[in-house]
Amino acid sequence: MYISKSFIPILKNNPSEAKIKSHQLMLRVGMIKQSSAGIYSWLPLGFKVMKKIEKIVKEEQNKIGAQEILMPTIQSSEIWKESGRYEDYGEEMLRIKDRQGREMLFGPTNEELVTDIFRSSLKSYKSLPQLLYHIQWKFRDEIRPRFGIMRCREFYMKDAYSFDINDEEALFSYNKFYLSYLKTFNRLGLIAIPMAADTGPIGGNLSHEFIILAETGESKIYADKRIFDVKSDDTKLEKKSLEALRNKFEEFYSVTDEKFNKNEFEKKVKETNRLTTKGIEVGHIFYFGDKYSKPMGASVDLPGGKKDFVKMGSYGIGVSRLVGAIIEAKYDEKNEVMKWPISVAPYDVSIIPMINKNDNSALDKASKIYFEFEKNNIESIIDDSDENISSKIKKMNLIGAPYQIIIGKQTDGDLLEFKEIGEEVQKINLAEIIKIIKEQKVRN
Ligand code: P5A
Repeated sequence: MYISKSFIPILKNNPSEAKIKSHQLMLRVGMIKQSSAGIYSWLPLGFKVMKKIEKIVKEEQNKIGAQEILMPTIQSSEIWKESGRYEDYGEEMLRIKDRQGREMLFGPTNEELVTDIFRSSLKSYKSLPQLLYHIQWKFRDEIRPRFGIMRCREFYMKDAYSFDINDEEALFSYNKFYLSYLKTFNRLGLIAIPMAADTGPIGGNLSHEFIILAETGESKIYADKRIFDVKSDDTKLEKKSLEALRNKFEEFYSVTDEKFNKNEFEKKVKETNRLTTKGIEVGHIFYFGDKYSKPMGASVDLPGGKKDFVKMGSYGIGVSRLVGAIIEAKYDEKNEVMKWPISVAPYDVSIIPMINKNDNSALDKASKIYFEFEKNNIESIIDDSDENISSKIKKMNLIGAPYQIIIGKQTDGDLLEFKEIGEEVQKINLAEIIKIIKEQKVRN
C-alpha cells in the first residue's frame, strides 16, 4: 500500500476525548470512527487487524473440532421467553418490533438460538459431542459504553457452544476450549490468565475469565504471581492431559473481584507472591449443564432408551475488544511507538524513503522493494509523501508495522537500513530481510 493512496486518516495529536491508550491510538491512526455512542465503523487499518485476529481465533477453534456456523444478528423474542431470559436480560437488550408487531431483538448472545437449532436437528446421543461456533456482531445496550471498542454497544464476538451427553463429557469439551483459548491468546502475543469468575446472566456454576494484565482494565484481579509460569505447550487434546493442565493452573489462586475473598487470598498466597492489579477480560467460558436445554426441551435419546437433556456450555472471545487489548499490552505511549505482533500486524514492514523534489531515486528503490515483498507474500506500506524523514518515522511508529526499512542518502548498493521496532538498525540486503520476516511469519 502506498500511503498516498491509502485511507488512513492520521491525526496530528492525541484526541482529547480518549482516556486510555488503545482508544487514543485507534482514533489517532484512523482505525475506527465512532458513528454513535458505543457504535463504531472499522476503517481499513483497524479492520485489517481485526480480520487477522479473527482468522487466528477461527484456526484455533477448528483445531479442537469446532464447526463454524453463522446465526443472524436479529432474533425472535419467542425463544428467549422459553428460556426465561427475555425479562431477566433487562435494559441491556435492544428490543425491536417488526412491521407485523412481532417482538424481535438484536442478539446480545446466542445460547437460545443455538439450542433451538440443536433441538430441531439432532435427537440421538450418537451425534454427540457437538461443538459449534460463530463470529458475529452482538449488541448490548451498555449503560456506560467507554474506552472506544473496549466496552462498546455493538461488538464482534466469537461465541461457541458445546453439546454433550453427560457432565463428564461436557467437562472434556469445556477443557478443550480452555486450552484453545490459551493457544489463541498466545498466538496474538498476549499472556492471558484463566481466572475463576462469576457467571452473571449466562448462568451455570463453572466459569473462567481469560484476563490480560493492564492498568486500564476494568476487571480487578487477585492472583498468585506464580501462575504466570504455568506452561500449556505439552498439553494434548485428551481428557487426562487437559485435566492436568487445569489442575496446574488451579494450584494457584487467581480470581476476579466477584470471587475475591481476602482471608482466603492471604491464607493461600504468601505475601511476596500476591498480585493485586487490573486486567482486561478477553474471553469468558461457562458450563451451565441443562440451564437452556431443559426449559427449551433439547434432549437426546440415550443408549438404554431413556432421554436426557443435553449438557451445554458456552465460550466467548471478544474479537473486536482484542484489537484494543493488544494495543494496551504493546503500545509504548511515552515514546509513541506501537509494535503489532506480526501475526496480526496491519502491515509486516514499512518502507520509508527520503524523497527530494528533484530526485525520485529513493522512491523508485522503495517501489522495487515493495514489489519484491509482494512476490514473497510480505505486506508492506510505503510512505511516498513528501514529508521529512522524522515525521514519516513518527507516523510509521504509530501505524506499528513491526519492521522498518529506511531509504536515505546513505543507502547505496544492496545494503539497506533495516530495523525491527525497538531494536538496533542493521545494514543487510533485501534477500536477508525477506528471510527474517518470513521466518517470523511462519513462527506465528
Ligand atoms: C459466552 C459466549 C458470553 O456472552 N455467551 C456466548 C457467553 N460471555 S460474555 O463474557 O458476556 O462475553 C464474551 C466476551 O465478549 C467480550 N465483550 C465485549 N466486548 C466489547 N464490548 C462489550 N460491551 C463486551 N461485552 C463482552 C468480552 O471479551 C467477553 O469476554
